[in-house]
Amino acid sequence: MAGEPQPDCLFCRIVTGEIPATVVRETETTVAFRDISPKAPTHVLVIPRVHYPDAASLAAGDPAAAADVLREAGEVAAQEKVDGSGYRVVFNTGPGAGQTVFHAHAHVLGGGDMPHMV
Ligand code: IU
Repeated sequence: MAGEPQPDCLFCRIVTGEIPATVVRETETTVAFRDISPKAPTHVLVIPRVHYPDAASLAAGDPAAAADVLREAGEVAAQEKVDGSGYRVVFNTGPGAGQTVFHAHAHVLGGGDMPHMV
């Protein structure tokens, strides 16, 4: 069922603690942890505890959790001290856009050169 934990989902297993991650912040509804393969000096993933395959389905199915993810992205940026210099929040959606883990997640990227992409 939408929102339910998926036993074969890597990020659901990070939520339960079955798979270790370097957690930087937690709330009742979200977990934020360092990306295992950082693409910027600061690269943190913010995920909802509930399982939805991507950001759009999360926003449609659980708008409050989607808002929590966005708010936490800002909190992570402040905690990591990249909010002053600027940071980027990215939701890859679909394999063609590079999504490889199908549990909604925000990439919070900052701390280095941020070439203008769009
Ligand atoms: P994507 O938007 O689905 O491509 O992002 C998935 C991210 O999850 C990617 O940046 C990976 O480096 C990251 N990741 C991780 O942090 N820990 C893991 O065990 C695995 C992937 I597998």
